[in-house]
Amino acid sequence: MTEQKRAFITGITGQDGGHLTELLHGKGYEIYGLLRGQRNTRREAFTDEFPYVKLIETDLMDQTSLIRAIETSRPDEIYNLAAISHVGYSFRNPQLTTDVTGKGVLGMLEAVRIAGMADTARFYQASTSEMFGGLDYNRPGDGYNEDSPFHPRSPYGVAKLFAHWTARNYRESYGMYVSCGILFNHEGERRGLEFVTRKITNAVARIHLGKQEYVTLGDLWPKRDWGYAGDYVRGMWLMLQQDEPDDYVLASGQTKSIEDFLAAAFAEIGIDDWNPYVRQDPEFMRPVEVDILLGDPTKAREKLGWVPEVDFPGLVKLMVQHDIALESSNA
Ligand code: NAP
Ligand code: G4F
Repeated sequence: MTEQKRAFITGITGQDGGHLTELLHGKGYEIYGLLRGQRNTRREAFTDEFPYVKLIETDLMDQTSLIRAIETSRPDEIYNLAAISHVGYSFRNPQLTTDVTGKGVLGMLEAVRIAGMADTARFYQASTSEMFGGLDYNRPGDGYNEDSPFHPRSPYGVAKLFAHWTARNYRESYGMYVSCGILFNHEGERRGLEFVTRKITNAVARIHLGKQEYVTLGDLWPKRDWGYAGDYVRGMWLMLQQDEPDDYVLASGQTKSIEDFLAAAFAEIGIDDWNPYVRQDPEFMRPVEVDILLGDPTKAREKLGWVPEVDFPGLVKLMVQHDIALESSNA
């Protein structure tokens, strides 16, 4: 009989944490997750959905309790998903973002070493396409790959780049099994309402049901390489099943503007001209934009056998239909 594997997930209450928990539970893992904050209602809401997860109360900013969390869970695999992940928020709170999204990763890696797990635990770091920055000069025609130069354009991107290089440094310095997934935007029914895709699909659902008249957004011209989060967490897991640690880009290989997303989402409710339903407000614009992101997932396809199953139309449909059902059941 093979022994049950143990995973420790930080950021388990976020979008990817939910998808990853489902995936690992389906594979028979014993799952530990980091829960922060002191409110019982958060614990109850999480436990309702994932009763089988063992929650450990701590915070990426609390070094001693992170060490204790690793000692308690003794994980075979650590998925470090916790971060302040909203780019707009990071401009308003740059120091906090640097501490959590950047230095927090250093704290996790040190906790693994101090807990004596550096030789056994495999570590996944959630790196991001935001590290590339989307400028003309470093943009290869067929998309960013693992060797493309970085030029982050936000406090979030800069913090993630620190985290990315710290993770690589621990791999090189201490021989730790640390893999970084450089993931392009991935969305779905678990996406927070503060991100543009979910903000749009939720508004489209509410407009369809007569609960809302319009949606207020920022810039509509930036382009993103959007995929489905369920596909991307499968890629994270695959990365930690390889003989050697490495870094991989996960992306769809297609790029679409926010206008494209709006058109596809409104088409789901039979509206061809979305303009009357969209307003713009500088509040949702950033001091500087990442104009265009396009990823090249060739390495992940060839080495991991990773192929996404949900395409752009499928993603938009899934999100709009989910939000129509959700908003229909909420009074
Ligand atoms: P998300 O939904 O925003 O979830 C972020 C998670 O981090 C939440 O569980 C949050 O906990 C936790 N967290 C925030 N501050 C923390 C702290 N001080 N201590 C402990 N936990 C803390 O993000 P996601 O979309 O699932 O993304 C997962 C990871 O992948 C993030 O690192 C993100 O930056 C990265 N990433 C995401 C994408 C994407 O398109 N989704 C692409 C590339 C990389 P609370 O619930 O308590 O706030
Ligand atoms: O949905 P977004 O906030 O995602 P963004 O900035 O691309 O970041 C996401 O993907 C990254 C991977 O590339 C992750 F690392 C990161 O954690 C996060 O998950 O914004 C997408 C685009 C931007 O150009 C933004 O300026 O949509 C534009 N936008 C226009 N109106 C808006 C809005 N973004 C948000 N959040 N809200 C708006 O009203």
